[in-house]
This record gives sequence, structure tokens and C-alpha cells, in this order.
Amino acid sequence: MAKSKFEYVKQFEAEDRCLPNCWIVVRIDGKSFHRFADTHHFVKPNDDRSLNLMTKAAQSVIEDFKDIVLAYGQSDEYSFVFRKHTNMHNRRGSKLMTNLVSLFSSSFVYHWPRYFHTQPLQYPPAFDARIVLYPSDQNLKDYLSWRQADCHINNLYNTCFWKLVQEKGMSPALSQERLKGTLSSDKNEMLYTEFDLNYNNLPEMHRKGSLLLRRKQKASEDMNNSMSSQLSFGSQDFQENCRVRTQTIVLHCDIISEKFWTENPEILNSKK
Ligand code: DGT
Ligand code: MG
Ligand code: MG
Ligand code: MG
Ligand code: MG
Repeated sequence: MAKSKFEYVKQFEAEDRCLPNCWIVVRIDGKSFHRFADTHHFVKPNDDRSLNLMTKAAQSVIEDFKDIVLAYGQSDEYSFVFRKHTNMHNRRGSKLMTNLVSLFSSSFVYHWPRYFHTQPLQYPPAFDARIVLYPSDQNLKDYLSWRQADCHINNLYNTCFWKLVQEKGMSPALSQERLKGTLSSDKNEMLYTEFDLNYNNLPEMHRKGSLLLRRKQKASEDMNNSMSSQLSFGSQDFQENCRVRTQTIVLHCDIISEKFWTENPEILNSKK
């Protein structure tokens, strides 16, 4: 194809290939969700409609981006981890990040009515995105631990804050004053003695956030087919009648402790 004299402008585009051998993490975060939550009457401190919709949008992303090995979300944010040696979009950072956040946003809007029912969407929400590279497995684990610790710290604080406001009738300023300088143990104690609430009994989704993983499952080609359903599991015929299906699963578990990583070694070792 003949080149036009304008072609040279292409050279102004910057190269933004992510460094090889690094974990690529894209984190998206709701733009001004403080206001968005107020406008849409989010339940305080945790609105399950919003948290589940965020996870649904993250699922759309995972289904489309086959090289994502894990996603972790809490509040108005989600982090997506690409397999270390991904070559998707030639590892071009802007291509990965913008495609991802754009699909997340549109999926959030697309699925809104399914989660918010009679609460209409009042204006188009936006999400920011950043891309971070982590050279070691430990860096990646520490990144995810940082986000989960953030979830815990905020949830404990917000639970106390809204208990004081909603059940004790304290003003937001007074509640803030009351919680200033308190340790986690003080807050746990306050919930227990003043509100008869054991923090550890609160929903795991609120305390630990949501983790999306891919799980390979052997599914019979057609379980309704009497032939294959009669085959015993593990037999040669069964294996031949099965295909491996990948499903996304949602967990609300501890990812800070090493135990999670020793029990799920395939996440970090994922070749494909
Ligand atoms: P940004 O991210 O700098 O554009 O500003 P924000 O306002 O999104 O701030 P951010 O992301 O640090 O904090 C998340 C906000 O979203 C926080 O103000 C509370 C709100 N939010 C997130 N999830 C919930 C929820 O489940 N219930 C309620 N009531 N608010 C929520
Ligand atoms: Mg935000
Ligand atoms: Mg912010
Ligand atoms: Mg946020
Ligand atoms: Mg194009």
C-alpha cells in the first residue's frame, strides 16, 4: 500500500511494551464513587448489589482476556493479574489497560439492572486504570496482600463508623473523633461490647473481598446422554467423552497467608 506523506506522524507514538518476565497487574477503580454511591443510595458500609455487580463485570473481563489468571476486588476497585509470560497485544500496556477498563465499564452498565432492579442508573459511571509490573512472585503476593489488608482495615473502620452513626445517633464528625487513634483490637472490642457484634461473623465478602480464579473442570460432553453418564469416572471411555471446561469461580478467602499459595500452586505456575 502506498504511503501518504502524513505517515510520518506514526513515529510520534511511544512504545509501551511491558517488561518481559514480569507479572502485569491492571487495577481499575471507580471514579468519584463517593458521589456515585450517594446518588444511587448505596447501603452503608457495604452494598452487596454493587459488590456483586463489580464481580460480574470482572467476570466479563476474565472471560474475554484468557491470559488473566486471577482477579481480586473490594469496594470500587478490581485488580487483574495477567500470566507472567502473556504475549497478549504484544504486551503493549496501553492496549491491555484501555481494552480492559473499557470492557469493565460497559459490562458494569450492561448488567446494572440485573443487580439494582428498581434503582435506575442516574449517570454513566467511569473507572480509572493503572498498570503495574511486578518482577517477583513475592512482589505480586505482597501487592495482593496490600489490597486485602486495605479491604480489612477499611471494612473494620467503616463498620464501626456506621454503627456509631446509625445505631448511636452520633454525628459523622463525632464518630470520626471517637475512632481517631484506635487500634484494630479497640474497634473489635467496641463492636463486641457496645453493639454485641463479633466482627469475625460478618460476611466474608465484606471482610476479605472477592477473588476470581479459573478452574479447569472435566465436563462430560453431554451429561444427559445416557451413554456417557453411564461411564464410570476415571475409565478410558469416560476420559474420551470428557472435555476440559474452564469455569470462573468466586472465593472470599484469605490470600495474605502463605497457605493459600501452597494450596493453589497452579496460579503462579500457569503456563497457559
Ligand atoms: P476516586 O477513586 O479518587 O475517583 O474517588 P472515590 O470517591 O471513588 O474514592 P475511593 O475509590 O478511594 O473510595 C471508594 C468510595 O466508594 C468510598 O468513598 C465509598 C464508596 N463505596 C464503595 N463501595 C461502597 C459500598 O458498598 N457502599 C457504600 N455506601 N459506599 C461504597
Ligand atoms: Mg474510586
Ligand atoms: Mg482515590
Ligand atoms: Mg477505591
Ligand atoms: Mg482498530
